[in-house]
Amino acid sequence: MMKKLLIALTTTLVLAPNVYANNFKDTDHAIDYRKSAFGLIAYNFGDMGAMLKGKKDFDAAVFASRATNVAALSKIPHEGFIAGSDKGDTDALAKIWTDKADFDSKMTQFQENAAKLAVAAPGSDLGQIKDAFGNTGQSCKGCHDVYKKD
Ligand code: ASC
Repeated sequence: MMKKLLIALTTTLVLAPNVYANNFKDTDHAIDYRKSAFGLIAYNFGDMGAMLKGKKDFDAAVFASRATNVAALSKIPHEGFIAGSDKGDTDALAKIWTDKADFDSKMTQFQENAAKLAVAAPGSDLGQIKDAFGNTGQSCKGCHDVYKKD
């Protein structure tokens, strides 16, 4: 009896698809979740770019606040890349799931670069801020080039 229960439990744990490790109702929910985060990241990062490129006045406090936002938001999308969510209203390529380890490391790199940008942003070294911004943008682009439909 106990043994049967253990086998049933172990089998359930081992065979449970990825989708049960999170709270998503289905793949559409996961896609919506990650796209929401990317939209917020693009808004905050885009405004920082506009300031650095002189398209609007540089406001140090706003810039630093946006950098903090991007660093926090950078941790959100990864959870939404659940198995099967290449199908649906998404630009995510199926390659994400066949090269998952590389995708995961690119996502981690993005998070690290965003964290460094948030550290540099409140400082007065504009060169360092620009470098950190550039590295973060490269993380966005580097991943999009490989894993996002154009
Ligand atoms: C943005 C945005 C992206 C990245 C990328 C950086 O502001 O929406 O996808 O920066 O263009 O190269």
